[in-house]
Amino acid sequence: MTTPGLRLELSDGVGTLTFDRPDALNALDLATKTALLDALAELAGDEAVRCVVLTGTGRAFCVGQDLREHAAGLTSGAVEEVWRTVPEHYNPLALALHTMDKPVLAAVNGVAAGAGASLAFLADLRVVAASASFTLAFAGIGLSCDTGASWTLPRLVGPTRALELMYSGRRVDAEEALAIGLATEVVPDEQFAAHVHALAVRLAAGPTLAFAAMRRAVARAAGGPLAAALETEAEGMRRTGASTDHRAAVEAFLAKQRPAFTGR
Ligand code: T3D
Repeated sequence: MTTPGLRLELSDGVGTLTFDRPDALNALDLATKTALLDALAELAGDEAVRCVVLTGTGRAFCVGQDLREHAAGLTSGAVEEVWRTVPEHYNPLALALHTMDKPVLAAVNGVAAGAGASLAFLADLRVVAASASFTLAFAGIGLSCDTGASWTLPRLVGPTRALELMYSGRRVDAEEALAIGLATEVVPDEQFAAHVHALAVRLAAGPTLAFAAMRRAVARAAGGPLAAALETEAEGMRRTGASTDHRAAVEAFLAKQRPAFTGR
């Protein structure tokens, strides 16, 4: 399956999903989110696929919601429709990755921002290219957080660091990502593709049922359910999405200006 925003390739027991909108830094528009949901369902149901890899084309992994599409929706007045994307796309995407009964590997080839970073956090392992980086980005446009980041990030880096990263939206480079537990390993750019392929093939040749049971056991032992966290996130996104700060900040981003937040 290949759609304009997403490529799906199958080989050696590995299903590789590649975000493929490099001109928009692989931002998630409606078509890409829908294609990703369909592809994850297909991979989950395919017994021949025993490892799932998420990666991106060009200099980005994925920079989250397509803010051009988002801004167009807000200015057209279809606000309810814009915010339906959290329950209709982002939450199901998080759950699809989280409940996948096979290892999920994020091959973070470049910048991962907003919901793009959240998707990477849902993977079991994050192999990060030396030139790649993460940014939580949500606060920059006056939004809360989504796609499970409130659940995954504190588990990866602890609650204090999670909030620091969310509040600041600052860039975390690969070296720091490794030091704080966001990256499982950092690989030089020129060795990245071969390294990811070898690791994915190794995982796909492993005891898939045992890996699935480990995923579930670790998630369960780590605390409250993801589904409850997703509901809380969706509520936070609804509230912050209705704010003046959010609208003004999206406009400012697209106009390449600094947002001036008013707290409303
Ligand atoms: O209802 C809902 O939709 C809510 C759901 C929200 C989920 C979310 O994911 S919210 C978070 C959305 N993402 C962001 O806020 C990230 C915004 N992007 C950035 O902060 C920066 O672009 C990066 C840190 C990711 C990279 O910075 P840099 O300096 O390397 O690149 P740049 O110059 O900022 O961007 C390059 C181009 O990509 C630029 O377009 P241009 O000027 O070349 O035509 C920029 O506008 C575009 N771009 C970057 N991010 C997005 C984007 N276009 C659309 N959507 C984006 N998210």
